[in-house]
Amino acid sequence: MGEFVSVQTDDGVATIRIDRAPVNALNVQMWGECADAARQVATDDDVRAVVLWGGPKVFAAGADIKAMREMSFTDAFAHAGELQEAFRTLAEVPKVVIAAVNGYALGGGCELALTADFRYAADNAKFGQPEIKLGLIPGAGGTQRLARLIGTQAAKEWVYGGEMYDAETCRQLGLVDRIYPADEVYDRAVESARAYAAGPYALRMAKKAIDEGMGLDLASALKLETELFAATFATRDREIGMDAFLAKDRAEFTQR
Ligand code: DAK
Repeated sequence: MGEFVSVQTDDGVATIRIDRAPVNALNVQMWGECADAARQVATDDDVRAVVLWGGPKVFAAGADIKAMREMSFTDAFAHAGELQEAFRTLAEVPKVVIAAVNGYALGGGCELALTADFRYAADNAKFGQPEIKLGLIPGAGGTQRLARLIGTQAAKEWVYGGEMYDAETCRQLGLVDRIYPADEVYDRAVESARAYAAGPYALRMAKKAIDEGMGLDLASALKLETELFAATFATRDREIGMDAFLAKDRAEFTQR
């Protein structure tokens, strides 16, 4: 349990909660705490799905600009690796992760949301990569995960312009998956996470195949898919799923 990033698990769903008033500005300590939280939910067998949440007001307004103002080139270079590593660890959590976004998800906050499989946004949510207005570029996935998700042209508009975009615009771009009233978005994310938590071990293979495959050429990605497809036959849940189908029954998966 970190000072600003905590993990709470209930009925198979872990919530990683970011909590640093007033706007969840991400300082160096929090990057480490995010990585710790990611490792915890990745390795805890009681956790079957994850919700990433910044609370009811703001998801995260980005890196702490007050702290960053004093950083030298060497500080930035040293911390760049730590932050990339923290966000990579989050993105590689082998379970379904849903970011529930209330209010602003800007800069590093938007990049944090991009580490999740899905983004459920409140109708008042605003996303953006405003780093250019500070004389920076995104440094934690905003030029890469964003471009892969919404395409290079839209990503260029976001990164070059530094503007904020509402939830509906983000939904049309494919960055936001679902929009809910602000006071419902977290509960809806937990509800979906609970459904994924009841799913088979194959969900892990599906996530790995899609995420890792996207970084490979097609032939290598198809080979990875074949290997992971075959690996599902080594799982107990594959037998449970097929037996349930043949018995016209409901599968009770074990995540094994
Ligand atoms: N950092 C520190 N403080 C922040 C902050 C931030 N990112 N955002 C807001 N605050 C503070 C404000 O200074 C203000 O503090 P007080 O004046 O009350 O002391 C308080 O939060 C409330 O903010 P506002 O008064 O501005 O409230 P509004 O509702 O009017 O506006 C806002 C909210 C979130 C739209 C606005 O504050 C805003 O535009 N904030 C800045 C957003 C931003 O530019 N974010 C991007 C930061 S750059 C790295 C990789 C990546 C990164 C860094 C390093 N490495 C590889 C090393 C990421 C960089 C970024 O994220």
